[in-house]
Amino acid sequence: LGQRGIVVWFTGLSGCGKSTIANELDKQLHELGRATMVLDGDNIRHGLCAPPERLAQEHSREFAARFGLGFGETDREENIRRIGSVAALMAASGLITLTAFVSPYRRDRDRVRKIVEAQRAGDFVEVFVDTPLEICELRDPKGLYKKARAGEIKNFTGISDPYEAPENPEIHLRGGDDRTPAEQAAEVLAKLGIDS
Ligand code: GGZ
Repeated sequence: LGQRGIVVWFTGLSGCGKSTIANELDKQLHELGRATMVLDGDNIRHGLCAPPERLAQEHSREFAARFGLGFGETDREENIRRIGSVAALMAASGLITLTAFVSPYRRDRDRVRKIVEAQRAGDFVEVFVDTPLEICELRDPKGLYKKARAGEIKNFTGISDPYEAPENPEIHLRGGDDRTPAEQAAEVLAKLGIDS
């Protein structure tokens, strides 16, 4: 009872491992009996932040163009704003909220931090999953880097769009070494200072 929520904000390139580590951390927190929620592109970009094409199936073209989100700078800004607001609400209800979005712009991430802190929703913990681009590109789990190199995807982070690395993240995970996602998640868990 009375446990404080936390927003654990993973940021990093596509394929850096942030979703995998967030889901591992989610499991470890469950084992400690903590209530959690994972937000990532796989749930959010199908609903709350769906692209225009998807919205056009249920709404007018005008509506879809106005509220659907892609990967341009302003669309990413709105994506992160919506996710940040939801994460702050979840944390305020005591959930440990784990978010895994590229969130390439420092200003957007800092705004979320301010919202979470201003609402006294809980702590905001930024986790930089710092996996070198070459490794993300080698992994290329969805074949997106290949498409981006071929010019089939525009504004692809790391290839044709910027990634602004955090300057002072609470946690800096160097990805691409031989640690498993479970070990990386355990490092985050230890730093959250959660008593079991
Ligand atoms: C970056 C893209 C792009 C572009 C599609 N740039 O590896 P993934 O597939 O699952 O993670 C990426 C995800 C990025 O969505 P986010 O909501 O995290 O982005 S942001 O925080 O910047 O708003 C990738 C896929 O969607 N994807 N196009 N152009 N990643």
